[in-house]
Amino acid sequence: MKKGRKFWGLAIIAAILLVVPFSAYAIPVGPTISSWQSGNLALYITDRVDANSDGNYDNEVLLWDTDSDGVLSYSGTLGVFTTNVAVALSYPEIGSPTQPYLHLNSVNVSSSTGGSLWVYATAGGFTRDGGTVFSVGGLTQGTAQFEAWSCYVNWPFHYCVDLGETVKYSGSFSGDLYDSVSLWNNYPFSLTVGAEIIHTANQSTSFDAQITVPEPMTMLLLGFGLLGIGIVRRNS
Ligand SMILES: [Ca+2]
Ligand SMILES: [Ca+2]
Repeated sequence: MKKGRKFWGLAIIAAILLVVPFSAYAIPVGPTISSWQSGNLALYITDRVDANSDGNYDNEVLLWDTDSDGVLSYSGTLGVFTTNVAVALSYPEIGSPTQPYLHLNSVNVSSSTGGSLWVYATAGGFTRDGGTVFSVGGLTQGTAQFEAWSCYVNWPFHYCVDLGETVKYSGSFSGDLYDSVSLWNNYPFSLTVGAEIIHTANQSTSFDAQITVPEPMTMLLLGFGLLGIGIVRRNS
């Protein structure tokens, strides 16, 4: 009997060790919504706590850009995350359907309990495809996993094509992730960016995340510039 208990104890520990590293950084999935309820921009924040097990998250915020000005903001408490201030930006405030741009800025502070929080922004109606640039910067006392994706059926928060992911640990961070994505000329398309923030105590995370699709000419000029430098160097 005692041997059996020991075996199961070790088996459970082994199972936890095997499962935890993967489940902690599994690709987060946003809400499943197949149409724009209002505007072309939305913001979603939740701690995914369902204390009464009714299948609905107890602390969940889903905002739509009802005035279609390309600006959304939220400030409030969500469970153990006592301070949450988030701003999502897209066109017409910044960018346009042919100048795709999505920006998510967020500050999140947890109480001593800690926990995890999803913060997502999505924007749609973009009509110019190309190489995307996904950038993140900020500070965290916990862990923050960032994800960006696009979708050629133009659904909000919908994953079709991965534009990159990165995990940031305690400290400051910055960087760009580049991805040359072809959406097969299926217009319009949507962009989604988000983070899963994991805190283990009274901690704070603040970040900026951005997805852009620079003009092909910008890339081309950069290419010619480098070519020019090469020619000059060769001739001198
Ligand atoms: Ca619930
Ligand atoms: Ca607005």
